[in-house]
Formats: sequence, C-alpha cells, structure tokens
Amino acid sequence: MTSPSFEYLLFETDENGIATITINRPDKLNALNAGVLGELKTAAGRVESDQDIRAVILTGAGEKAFVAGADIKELNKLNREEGEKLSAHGQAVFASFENCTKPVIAVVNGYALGGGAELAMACHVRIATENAVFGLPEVSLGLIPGYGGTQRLPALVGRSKAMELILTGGQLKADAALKAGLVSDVVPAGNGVAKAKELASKMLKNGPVALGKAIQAINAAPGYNGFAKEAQLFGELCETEDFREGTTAFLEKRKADFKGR
Ligand code: CO8
Repeated sequence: MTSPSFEYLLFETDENGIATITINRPDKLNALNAGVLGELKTAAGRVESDQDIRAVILTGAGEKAFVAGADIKELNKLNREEGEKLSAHGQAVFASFENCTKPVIAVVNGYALGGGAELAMACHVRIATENAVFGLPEVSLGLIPGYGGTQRLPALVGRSKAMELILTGGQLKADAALKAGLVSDVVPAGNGVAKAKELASKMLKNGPVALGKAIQAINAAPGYNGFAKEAQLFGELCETEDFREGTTAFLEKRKADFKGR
C-alpha cells in the first residue's frame, strides 16, 4: 500500500489495513521536536481519512525508547506565551490520536518519559515491552506535564498514584505500569508490534462503525477537562528561573540547582 513520506516517521500499512507509525529519531531517543509533532498531526489526519486504514499502531524506533519526551533543547528557549502555545499545540496533536475513530494502540518499547508517556496515554490501548519505563519527570526540569499528562494520568491510574508519579517525577517499570492500570499487557522486547497486531485483528473482526462510536462514547465519559489550565500553567513556568535552570542542567548533563523562583 502507498505510504506518505516523512522525515521523522516511518509509516507502513499492512494487507489487513493496520498502519504502523514509528517515530524515527533514535539518536535523540525519539524526542518530540517541532518536526515530529507536525508529522504526527499529518499522520493522524491521514489515518482518519484513508478508508483502507482500519487501525493504528504507534511505536518508537530503536530498542531503547518509545519517546524520551519533548525535545528539551527546544523547550529551554520558550517564553511564557510560546510555552502555553506549544503546550496547546501538542495537546491538539495528541487529541487527534485520542479522537481517531479507528483503534490506536501504543507499543511502548522502552523509555516513555514526559511527552512520550503523554503520547502513549492519548492512545486507546497501551502494550508495554518488558524494558518499558514510564515517567513524567517534568518537575525535575522545573516544569509540569504539558501535553495532557496532568489530565490523562489521573483518569488512568487514579488521583493518588498520579499525584505520586507527577510530584516525585518517578518512574514505573513495565510490570508496575501493568499493576497501576497504565498498560494492558507486557510482552517480551521485540514482540510488541506483533502483539498489537494480534489485538488489532481481534478488534477488526467487529463492525468498524461500532468501533468508532465506542471510542467516541468512551472518550465522552467525564474525566478530564483541565487541558487549557495545564497549558496556561506550563506557560507560567516558562517564565521561572527554575525552568531555565532545570532544562539547562539537562542539556549541560549536570544536576539542577533550583532556587524556587
Ligand atoms: N530532549 C532532547 N534530547 C534528548 C531527550 C529529550 N527529551 N532525551 C534524550 N535526549 C538525547 C540526549 O541529549 C542524548 O543526545 P546526545 O547524544 O546528543 O548527547 C541522546 O538523546 C541519548 O540520550 P542519553 O545519552 O541521555 O541516554 P541515556 O541512556 O544515558 O539516558 C534517559 C536515557 C534516562 C531517557 C535520558 O536521555 C533522559 O533523562 N532524557 C530526558 C527525559 C526527560 O526529562 N523527558 C521529559 C522532557 S520534558 C517533556 O517531555 C515535557 C512535555 C510537555 C511539553 C509541553 C510543551 C510546551
């Protein structure tokens, strides 16, 4: 089948109409720069409009990471207005997967940190490989999750666990993520896409219109409505010295020295 060409994504569709989108920036652990975000938006549009595509698998290239977060190099320069705008933009890109009327399965094949965990959470189902590591480490950079994580994580794992994870910036390995309800299954490394295809094939035995309406109905359940607040607060943090220090410390490969300003 035809595949659109991208710089940062691999996009393949198999004979059963299952598209696999692979974020392909392994030298930066598939971090989400502006180019990746833009291409994800285009890919989501393509999935929705292409009648031959019936389900989607989203994964990361290489053996180490699904996505290690937003590109911290790009974040480091943001001012308040740009921070809020970028946050809202990323939220909209992720929502285009969440609101897709065809099943979207994330195969989390390594680090899913920050924006990477948030992208996985926007998918309808998550399958982790045994080496998967989830975390929202934004507070360690003087930030908060800005791509929907403050909204979707509590809906998935409950407020207490979400508070613990977001406020500590701690990590969950695959088995703990399964226990917390963050993922549906854990499979050996290398088996994620095959497992996701098996799951997608079970879904695709059912009526496509019903699948789309089921997704819409589940997404309509009350759960989260603070996305604009998240973007606003993310923007406010972009004005702080702690944010500049946290992101600069990462880029300089040293520990952050926060002053609380
Ligand atoms: N951004 C930019 N570059 C990254 C990122 C990232 N998030 N993650 C990894 N890289 C780069 C590294 O800088 C390194 O590049 P180079 O080889 O040029 O030095 C390369 O990828 C490989 O990474 P490491 O050498 O660090 O690999 P390790 O195996 O030693 O460590 C880790 C792996 C633990 C995953 C480590 O890379 C790490 O801690 N990465 C950052 C994780 C993180 O903090 N993620 C959250 C980012 S903030 C975020 O996602 C906010 C989302 C909301 C945004 C809202 C927008 C406004």
